[in-house]
Amino acid sequence: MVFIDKTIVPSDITPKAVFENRRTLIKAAAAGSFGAALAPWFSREALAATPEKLSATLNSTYSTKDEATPYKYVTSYNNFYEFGTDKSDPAANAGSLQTRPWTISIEGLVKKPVILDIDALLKLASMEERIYRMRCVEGWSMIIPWDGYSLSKLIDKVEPLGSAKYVEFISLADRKQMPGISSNIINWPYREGLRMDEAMNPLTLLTFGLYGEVLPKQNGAPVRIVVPWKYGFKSAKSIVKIRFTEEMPKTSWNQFDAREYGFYSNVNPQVDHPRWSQATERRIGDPKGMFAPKIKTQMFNGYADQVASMYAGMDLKKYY
Ligand SMILES: Nc1nc2c(c(=O)[nH]1)N[C@H]1C(S)=C(S)[C@@H](COP(=O)(O)O)O[C@H]1N2
Ligand SMILES: [Mo]
Repeated sequence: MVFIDKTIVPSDITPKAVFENRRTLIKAAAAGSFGAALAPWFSREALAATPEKLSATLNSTYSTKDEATPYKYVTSYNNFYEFGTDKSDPAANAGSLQTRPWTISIEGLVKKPVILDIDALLKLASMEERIYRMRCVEGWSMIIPWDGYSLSKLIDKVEPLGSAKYVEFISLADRKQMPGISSNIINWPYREGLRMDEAMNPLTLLTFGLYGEVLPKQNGAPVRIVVPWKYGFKSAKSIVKIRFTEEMPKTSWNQFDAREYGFYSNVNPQVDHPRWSQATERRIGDPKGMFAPKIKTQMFNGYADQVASMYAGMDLKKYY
């Protein structure tokens, strides 16, 4: 990932306000309570364009108290190379992604392989909201309220065989819907993977929404993985396949450059990327923009209590 970050990110609205505002608006719209007072701009068309609401219960145990990054940054500053390599490309280009019909194939070393329709997958377990710290390998971070359920709930249903040691996630790669596929930056389809215990960790979220609404296309609709203690690229978007394997899966970024992008890619301020330090990060949407004080990156992105035991005895400089 060769990144030149030219963005200065101002903030003119507090995250909480956006959060509350959207919720109230959507609730009111759903209940039809605008009545005669419905503003002229809030037409039927505008209502139709309102993203579909997801009802999710906040899981406070797994949620950070840090203030959430405003919705507009979460949905306009993205990495989704299938739609281009600039941060603004996914929001501009992902409109062509068709999220229905959508199926996801669960295959490989499981007793019950299955092809699931996205709407069945959505209902498989109860939806939770988890406000997670997200850290990109490029040095920026966001706080995102994701909606989904633990991937372990799905894994339990398909009953992995004893020989299954890893889980591979494969994203959609359709040249017709994804303009970025025609440039060979990485080996398509985008592929990522986790060790079985990582995939089963309750923090690993099978994600369908953010801010209480279905995922915007640029954020990986209709379903993606979110692994908050690892660099952002481990969290594969718009997935169509989950495969259980005995061998460590080959991942797209590791194949691109194994020296720069390891399989584990746990957030670790002590292990520098070959071309830059990982000790600090810049919070997207900070009102001070470029002048915001750098935040110290935490071991495992602050999730050490929940995940460090999985790596006990491992040399994390070697297994980066
Ligand atoms: N399929 C796919 N998944 C992907 C990527 C991608 O390019 N393609 N980029 C990754 C990277 S580098 C990051 S930082 C996160 C960004 O997720 P967000 O845009 O929802 O914040 O998605 C990850 N998942
Ligand atoms: Mo990233």
